[in-house]
Amino acid sequence: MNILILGGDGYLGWPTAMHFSQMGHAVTVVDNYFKRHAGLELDFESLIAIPNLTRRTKAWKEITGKEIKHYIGDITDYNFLKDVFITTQPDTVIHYAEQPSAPYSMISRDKAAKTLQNNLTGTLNIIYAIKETVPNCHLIKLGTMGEYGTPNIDIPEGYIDIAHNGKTDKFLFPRQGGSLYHTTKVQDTDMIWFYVRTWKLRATDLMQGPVYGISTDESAQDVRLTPSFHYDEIFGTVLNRFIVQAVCGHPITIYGKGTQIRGYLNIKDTLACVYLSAMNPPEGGTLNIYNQITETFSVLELADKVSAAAKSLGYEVTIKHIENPRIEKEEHYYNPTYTTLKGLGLTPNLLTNEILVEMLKTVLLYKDNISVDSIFKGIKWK
Ligand code: USQ
Repeated sequence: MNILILGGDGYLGWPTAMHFSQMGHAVTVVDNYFKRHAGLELDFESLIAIPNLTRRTKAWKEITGKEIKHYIGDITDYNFLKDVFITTQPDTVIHYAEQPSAPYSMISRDKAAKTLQNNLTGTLNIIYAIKETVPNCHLIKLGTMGEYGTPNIDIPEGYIDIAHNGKTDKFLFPRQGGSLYHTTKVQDTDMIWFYVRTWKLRATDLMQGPVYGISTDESAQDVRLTPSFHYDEIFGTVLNRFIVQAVCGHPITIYGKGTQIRGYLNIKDTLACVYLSAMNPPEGGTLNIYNQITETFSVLELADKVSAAAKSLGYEVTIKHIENPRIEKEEHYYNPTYTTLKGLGLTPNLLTNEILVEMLKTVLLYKDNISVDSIFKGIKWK
């Protein structure tokens, strides 16, 4: 297949590109280096220095003999994006090219506007590029479990049947994002659903939980292939942050009570889920929505697991509850369904002590790179 990966420099985009390339597909990636620029502005860096795409793709070619093409540019520039579609003629486009941070979207009006502009215009442009150049192309969009919020009812995979005044119909499950970032993902879903109905687009929207992990089968071959790994307050996901905190002796930063529950997955499972989605495209006019998580934990459970794993390596970890900078329910019901991807063949890499120890050992190798100042700055929701 011709695979086009938008956001191919990111934490998930680059490992996804290597994975599809390894599996024998023709891969092209696009990125505007948004996160690299944001890091310069806001003072954070990936724990392990990551070569730019020219160098990463060169290293990939040297190590595997396989080619990943890349373009540096902004998908909100429609002419640029359309040219990429015309040149690459993708069978599948995988859309990671979004501003992915909830805290970033809450820093200021400008950052909120940047998030809206990037995420919504980007998605609209992709939909138009598909319609105008490759109408049969399968759009795989990374959504988020945070679109559903934490409702007091079970969370199905995307849709809900509603009976009202004696009649029934099927709708998108009600969404209520917990940040402006999450809200743009809700809007993306709505927009894709509209064009699926109107233009018979074929699309898969993956409702993903926070991802953890620092290496994949492909990246393990050479340090130059390593994924970007962020542990700062803005771009680090919670478990990756806790691992780095344990290594550098920073107290583990539990927001509020820590009883917030989310669905999590290993970065290796992200690749497997996206791959399975690409191999199982829907018919035109269908929007498949899958919940992309493998297990659920409270923040406290994650802190305890990291603490136990660090202890087994001789590290004492302190756990600190800090006033929650976010507006989110801390005690809530949480019962999402996540069976479809397993039905398609996903064999989850569940969170074991062994995996945590492996992550801790990798981070220990780069301990000197940790910038303690970027761990917590206190970006508040209000
Ligand atoms: N949390 C802490 N301490 C920390 C950081 C986070 O207690 O130091 C808590 C948060 O309050 C939240 C939970 O951990 O309750 C998860 O936080 P997170 O920062 O890992 O996740 P989130 O901001 O929701 O965003 C991340 C990714 C985003 C993705 C989302 C999936 O950045 O791109 O969409 O996970 S989900 O959370 O299911 O919406």
